[in-house]
Amino acid sequence: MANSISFKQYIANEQRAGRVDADLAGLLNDTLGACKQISYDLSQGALMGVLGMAGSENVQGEDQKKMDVISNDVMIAANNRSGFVSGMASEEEETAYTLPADAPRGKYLLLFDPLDGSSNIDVNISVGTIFSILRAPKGVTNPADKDFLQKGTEQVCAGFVVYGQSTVLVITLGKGSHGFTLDRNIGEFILTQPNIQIPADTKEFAINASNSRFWEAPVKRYIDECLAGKSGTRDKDFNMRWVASMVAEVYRILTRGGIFMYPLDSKLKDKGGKLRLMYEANPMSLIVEQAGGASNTGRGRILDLQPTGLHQRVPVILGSRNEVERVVRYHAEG
Ligand code: P6P
Repeated sequence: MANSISFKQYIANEQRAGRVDADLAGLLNDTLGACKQISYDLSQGALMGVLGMAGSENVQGEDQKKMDVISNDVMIAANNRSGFVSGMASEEEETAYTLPADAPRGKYLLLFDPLDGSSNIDVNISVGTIFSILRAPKGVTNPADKDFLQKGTEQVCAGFVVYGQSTVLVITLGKGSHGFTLDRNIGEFILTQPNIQIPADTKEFAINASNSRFWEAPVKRYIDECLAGKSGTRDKDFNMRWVASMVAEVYRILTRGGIFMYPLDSKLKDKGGKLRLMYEANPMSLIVEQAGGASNTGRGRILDLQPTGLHQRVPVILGSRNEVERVVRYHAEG
């Protein structure tokens, strides 16, 4: 695109403006290098023999895909000797990842879901990498799980890369959310969607409707009204989407509005929810709020939650602000 800047140029401008330091710039460039590798591996699919199951389980007790393991290894290898981080946390690692003893330690903590939505890989539906960056505690050589348990409002940066027909990075450094498309000819992410704004209203909701018998009353009330459309209390008909890939849902919502819901239900009550707070809900919530949307558990703002565990799960209701606020209101009304 004529006159569009690359991510490298964007981050250099942020450095000159004093909004980003050299370590954060280096960390982001290394992480995006890993995402370019993951994008390439995915694009090769069966040709590279990266489809199918790894034959192992992750800390969540979920069967790992080969690409879950590959993506996790690529993200760790890109960051474990850079000197920009002092520790990492991954959906695929049971506890905080300790850097090699001889590796330099840096200012930041990197948390990530290396391949979100990986159940979609074998059927060629979009998946993605989600990442969150926190400040590392000073003087701590090997951060423990507890050092990662910072509120979402403490995030220095949040981003995801969605591997779809095109590979797109969406990132926020706390001043808006911006989209960059990977130009494979030059291997650079190019600014294509500056200052994303989510429409406050929508006609599109995303929820896994096969769980409807487990939903709490406020969620059932909201979805029933959407399904009733003009014939009910809402003044419009709604459309439904469910891709089973959070990065794809969130990217759609950033692009044209919508509400995404993975609420608490009677099946998930003991676990606290489906989606993980530290490396799914928190980064996505910051990106969505920075794009003018809202993100809530139904009973409170997600970014305000005090984390209690590295793999803690939470309910997630995010997207077009007026719809999220309606669902929150229904929870308050009981
Ligand atoms: P379900 C993918 O496994 C994920 O964590 C999110 O990306 C996605 O929104 C959700 O789970 C899908 O859950 O129950 O539809 O398989």
